[in-house]
Amino acid sequence: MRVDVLTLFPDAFVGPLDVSIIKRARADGLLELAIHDIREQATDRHRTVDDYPFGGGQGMVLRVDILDTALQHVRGLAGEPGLVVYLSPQGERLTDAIVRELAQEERLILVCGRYEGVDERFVEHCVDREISIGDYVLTGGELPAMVLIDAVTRHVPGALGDAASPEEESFADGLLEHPQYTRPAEYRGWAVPETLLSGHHAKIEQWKREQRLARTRERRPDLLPGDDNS
Ligand code: 9WO
Repeated sequence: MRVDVLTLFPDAFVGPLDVSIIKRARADGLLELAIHDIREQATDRHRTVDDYPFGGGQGMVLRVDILDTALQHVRGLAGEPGLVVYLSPQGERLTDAIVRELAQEERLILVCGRYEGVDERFVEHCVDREISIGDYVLTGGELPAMVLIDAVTRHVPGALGDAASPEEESFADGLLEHPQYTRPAEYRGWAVPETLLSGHHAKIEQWKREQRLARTRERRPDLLPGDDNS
């Protein structure tokens, strides 16, 4: 998969995507990531990318002409047109299902806003999907873009290696994970649940299932079938 990012802060993407699974996916050619500075498309002496909002109001808005030019430039760098995603609190909430959908794409183009937002004409005419990672406002779309890249990359075939499969993890069947334990079996009197040490495979599987159901019922009843609060 190829991911292009349009941002005013390309430096923000240097650390977080250079470790662990994402680093390996990039090294193995499973993820091709290209970060682009929107400001490169500015034409004036001061390299302006924003302007005051029509109708008044706080702050500045990213210009539609600058964003459209930046998008066309980036589009031209590869054959696939790519699905254009704008990260904003006004978008549809990111879910495991959406992550899996996006992972099917050959190419994603992620647009990160700053200031008080982007000109709505860009969203209307150039963006395929507006996505939110949660109900809070940040200083820009860069961290949400990195969250999206991280979540999607795990679903690119081969990215997790041979051992792990995203099909078997939590959310694949809509339940939370069961609790996990490792050695030592007892620490400061804190014991690991006895069933897990029993060696009784069927009982262990039943215990895990019960734990997942109980946790989901307690913590996230909205995930259970029959809850219409979706
Ligand atoms: C800033 C602001 C300041 C004063 C009055 C109103 C204001 N609105 C905003 C604002 O929404 N800024 C956004 C910052 C513009 C788009 C990029 N930014 C952003 C993206 N913040 N939070 C996100 C985001 C994206 C995806 N999921 C969660 C949050």
